[in-house]
Amino acid sequence: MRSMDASSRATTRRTLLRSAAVIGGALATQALAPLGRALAGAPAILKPLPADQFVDFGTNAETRWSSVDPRRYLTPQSRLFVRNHTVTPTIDASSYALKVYGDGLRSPRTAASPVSVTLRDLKRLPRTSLITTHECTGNGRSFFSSQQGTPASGTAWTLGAVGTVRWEGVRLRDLLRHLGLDRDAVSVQATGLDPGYVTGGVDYGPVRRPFPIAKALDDALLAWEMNGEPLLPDHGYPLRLVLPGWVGIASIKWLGSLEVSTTELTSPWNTKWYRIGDQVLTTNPVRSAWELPWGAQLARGRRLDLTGRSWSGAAPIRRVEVSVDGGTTWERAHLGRARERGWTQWSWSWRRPEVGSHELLARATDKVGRTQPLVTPFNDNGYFFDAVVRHPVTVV
Ligand SMILES: Nc1nc2c(c(=O)[nH]1)N[C@H]1C(S)=C(S)[C@@H](COP(=O)(O)O)O[C@H]1N2
Ligand SMILES: [Mo]
Repeated sequence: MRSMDASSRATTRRTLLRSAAVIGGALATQALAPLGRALAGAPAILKPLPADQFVDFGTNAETRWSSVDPRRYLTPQSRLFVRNHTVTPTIDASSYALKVYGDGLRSPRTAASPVSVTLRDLKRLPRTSLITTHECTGNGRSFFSSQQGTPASGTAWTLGAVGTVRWEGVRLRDLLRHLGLDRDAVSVQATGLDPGYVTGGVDYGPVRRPFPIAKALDDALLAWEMNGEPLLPDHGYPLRLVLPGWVGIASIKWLGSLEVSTTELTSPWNTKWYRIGDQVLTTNPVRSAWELPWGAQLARGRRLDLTGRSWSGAAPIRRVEVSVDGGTTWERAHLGRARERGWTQWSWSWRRPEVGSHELLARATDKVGRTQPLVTPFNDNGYFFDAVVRHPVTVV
């Protein structure tokens, strides 16, 4: 667990950063709410966010790809991005219990008289551990603006709202079978214990999202550990849901309740947000990133060895290609070990790079045949930017 010291240092630092941003006039509209909270003294994110490792957006923070260690497959919990609709709540694990209710249970329960499942109850079920690539729906959003000239609303992530971690917990299907499931159950709604989400003067209530019973009975996990450590408060302590391969919003943190229903459930997080037109967003697209600073200065040589990672919510990565001529010609990158649900590390040797500015392009294809396009069709909320990112570098 973190110390009080680190917490107050982090708060002071972020408060200062935000004040500096106001003075500099560089504050985007979406940063105003976190600014207010920071000045009121309650940071939205509790873990330290060193400036060389994170871009701090207030309630959200992304990992800098330049700080990713190419020798490490998993993202350390301390370095994983954070996406909060409001603020990280502090939850007492000793009095915590997950509430399960709904007419989809074999013995139906109402929200007022749910089954209470403690962490000890959960830990009596068979445990499982699973590596997944965990990613926000809006990862890459800023490239709608910087690369395609069509700004989208929401946090201006570059490519750092992603990480790959090992979760430990129990399968949701084991809990549901243990409690007894009605054969007509179709939908499960997960609700967080964080404060209600207020935007544009409307209180939408606690963050929650429904998902089909098929996903619940397939690979959904109730997790209390990440990479062998208890979840940090920012990542859902003491218990979160994990829906492997799906958009980050599906993995509800600080899981307060699960409603199991024989009718389709809805929430603003699948009717209003996290959809494109008629499509409710579920499986993450294919994306790639270079483990380099934006605008990196690279020392010229006969050969430059570069690294990066690619990932897909649907399947492992089959192929990664690199272009340094704007996409006219492509060369294969060398792929590291393929993992079922995690990202793939790759390396590529740039032979005799010319001095001057260049754009590095990496394009991945997954094992179900999805390839990154050169342009992603625009959508207002800037979801699913999966186009090949043009990463500027200078060879000096
Ligand atoms: N209760 C709750 N769960 C939540 C959120 C939230 O704000 N509240 N944010 C969601 C979103 S949009 C994402 S991308 C992931 C981020 O998980 P992380 O902060 O652990 O990286 O959590 C999801 N689960
Ligand atoms: Mo997200």
